Amino acid sequence: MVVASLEPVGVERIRALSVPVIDLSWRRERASKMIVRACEEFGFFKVVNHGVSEDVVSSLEDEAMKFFSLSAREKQQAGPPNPLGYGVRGIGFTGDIGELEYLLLHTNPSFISQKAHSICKSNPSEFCDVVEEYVGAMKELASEILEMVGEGLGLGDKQGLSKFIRDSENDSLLRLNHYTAIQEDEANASKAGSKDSTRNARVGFGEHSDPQIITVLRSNDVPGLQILASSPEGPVWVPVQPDPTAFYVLGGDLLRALTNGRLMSVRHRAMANCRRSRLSMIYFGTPPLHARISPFPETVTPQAPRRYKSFTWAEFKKAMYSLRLGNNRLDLYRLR
Ligand code: GA4
Repeated sequence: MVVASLEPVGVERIRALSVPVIDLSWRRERASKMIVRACEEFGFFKVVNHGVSEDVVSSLEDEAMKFFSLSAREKQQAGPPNPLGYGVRGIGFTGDIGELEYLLLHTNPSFISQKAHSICKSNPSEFCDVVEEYVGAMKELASEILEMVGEGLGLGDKQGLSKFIRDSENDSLLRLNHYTAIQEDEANASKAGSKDSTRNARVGFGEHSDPQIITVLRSNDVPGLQILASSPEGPVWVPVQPDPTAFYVLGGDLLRALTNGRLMSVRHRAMANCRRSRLSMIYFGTPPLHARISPFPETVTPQAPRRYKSFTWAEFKKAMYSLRLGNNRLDLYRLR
């Protein structure tokens, strides 16, 4: 469902819908249970005490900012996005537009080293090292979380989910999104144009769910991310407070299909209305192209009959690139 015209929610409602926080230093059983609960209710949670070193994060942030500060001509040499590479405003192949520029990279080291020459001419090998370290940390964190999901769901094969993204042929991606600051005149025009500031809101990346299994997002301290949550009055946009020391985890469409619809793929968007620029660094944990996506048998019961046909990630990926960003791709595979 696309509910693009919804207003962001008021303070009262945000308090009621506060984002679940998972502390990875909790007893494992407790953390696993809370992760599953957060994935069932929202498909979204914040992770603290994650053990990822600050240096790994700040080194990638520095490399990203170095790249985005280059001239447009220099940046274009890492593009156009096909879909990987450097892109400005255009998202995907079916006409979606957002107020951002980005680097979309495969996490495969050979892809990174090939691309590094156009991204960081001054020191491509340094760029490769920094990306590899960050991706390694994200893969570890995402795998750990998926193992906890497996435990929390009581799967016979606790590594059933994490195996997909640990596979050496995984199709995982890293996305660096740069939302430029809103200019003084734009801010004033938007204020003068309407009392309703949301009508003139700049959408950085429009409403969608992530297609993969799991997304791990980190941003600088500039707000913008919003998640769509259900409330008794219907769906509402909940702004997520930025926290550069934490990671935000989003369930993807494949997680939903693998758990027979029990875990959510959260719909979210990024607004770009700030006077400071926002940088987000996003890891998408993805299975190999040939991986078959069928629900874990434990998630199919007489009370919860099977909801989706089986498909491979390659088939799903092809379908998703033929659709618009906001479409519900899983509908193509729905059984009931
Ligand atoms: C959304 C999540 C990731 O950013 C992404 C996006 C991808 C792209 O930018 O190339 C897609 C989008 C995302 C889903 C639908 C298709 C594909 C743009 C688009 C319109 C990298 C991904 O895997 O799917």
